Amino acid sequence: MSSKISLTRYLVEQQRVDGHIPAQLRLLLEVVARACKSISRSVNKGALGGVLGSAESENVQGEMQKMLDIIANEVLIEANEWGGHLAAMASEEMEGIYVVPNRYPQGEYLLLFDPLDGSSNIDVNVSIGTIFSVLKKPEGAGVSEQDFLQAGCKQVAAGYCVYGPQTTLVLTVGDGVAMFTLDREQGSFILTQENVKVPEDTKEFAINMSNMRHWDAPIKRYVDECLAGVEGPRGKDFNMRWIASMVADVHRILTRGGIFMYPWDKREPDKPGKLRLMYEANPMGWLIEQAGGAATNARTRILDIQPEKLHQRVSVVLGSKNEVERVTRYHNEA
Ligand code: AHM
Ligand code: MG
Repeated sequence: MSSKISLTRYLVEQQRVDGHIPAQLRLLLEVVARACKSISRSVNKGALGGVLGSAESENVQGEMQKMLDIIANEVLIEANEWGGHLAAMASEEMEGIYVVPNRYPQGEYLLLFDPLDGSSNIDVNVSIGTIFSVLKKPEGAGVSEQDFLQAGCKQVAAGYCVYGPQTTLVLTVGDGVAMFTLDREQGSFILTQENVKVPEDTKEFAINMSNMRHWDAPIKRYVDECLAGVEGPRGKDFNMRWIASMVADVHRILTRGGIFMYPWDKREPDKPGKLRLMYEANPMGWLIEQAGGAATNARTRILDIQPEKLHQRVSVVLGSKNEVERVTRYHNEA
C-alpha cells in the first residue's frame, strides 16, 4: 500500500477524525481541487492551447481580462454549480453573485474566488494561481449578496492553488495549513506538507517598490529601515522579492517566511488599497494566521473587517508575525 496521502484521503480523515468537515464541505473542496487541476492543464498548455492574450473585455473593476481569467472563471462555475453543495458563488471577474440555477439542489455554502490571480504574469510564463474562500450561508430562504458580507473570521475553508514549476494546492479548514502537490501521472493532489509554519522573524520583504513615492510615511519608514541594512536601526540586511502574483508571494512566505505589503497609496486616495478583501486578503490572511503569521490592513486585523460590498478593496500587510506587528505599530503610532 502506498504511504502517499491524497487530498481525498486527507479530507475523509479530517471528516472522520475531527468531524469538523461536514460531507458537503468535503465535496466542495474536492470539486474546487478538480477545477484547479483543469485550470492547471490550460495554464500549462499556454500558447499551444490558444489561451494566452487578452480577451478584449473588462471586468467589474475596469481591468482588462485575459483569456485565461475568463476560462478559469467558467471552469470554477461549471465544476461547482451542479453538486448540491453550494447556494451561490462570487468571483473577482463577475459583477454580481452567481446563484446556483434552480435545476440543481441548493447547498449550504457560499464560494468566493479569484479565478486567476496575477493575470499580468500569464503571458510571461511566471507563476499565477487561483484563490478561494468558503463561507456558510446564513439561515433563511434564498440567497443574496448580503449573505456574502461576512468577516473573514467566519470562513470555514480557504486556500489557493499556485500554478508554478509545480502545481500546489494549499488549504486550511481551521486546523492548520496543509500543502498538496499535483502528481501529474496520477492526476491527484498528494499531501506534501502538513502543519505549515511561518517563522516569526524574517529578513525578506515583498512590496512593489515603484510605488514608493506614493506611499504613506509609516510604510516608507518601515521599508527605509529595511533598506538601511546592517548599519540601520534594524541591524540586519534585508532581501527583497516581488513576483506580482500574490499567490506566489504568499506561497514563498508560507514556505520560508517574509512579509508581503500592498498598502494604500496616494495615487487613488479614495481606494483603501489595490487588493480585494473577499477574494484575496481574507483567504490569504486566514492561511497566514493558521500558519502562525499575522495579517492586517496596516492598522487592524484583516479577518475582523466587516465587509460592506463584495468587491471591497483593502490594504494588505501579511506574513511573519513580528514584522507585521512592526508595520502595524508604525501606522497606529503615526
Ligand atoms: P489580479 O487579481 O488582477 O491579478 O491583481 C492582483 C495582483 C496580485 O496578485 C499582486 O500582488 C498585485 O496584483 C501586483 O500588483 P502590481 O502590478 O502593482 O505589482
Ligand atoms: Mg487577484
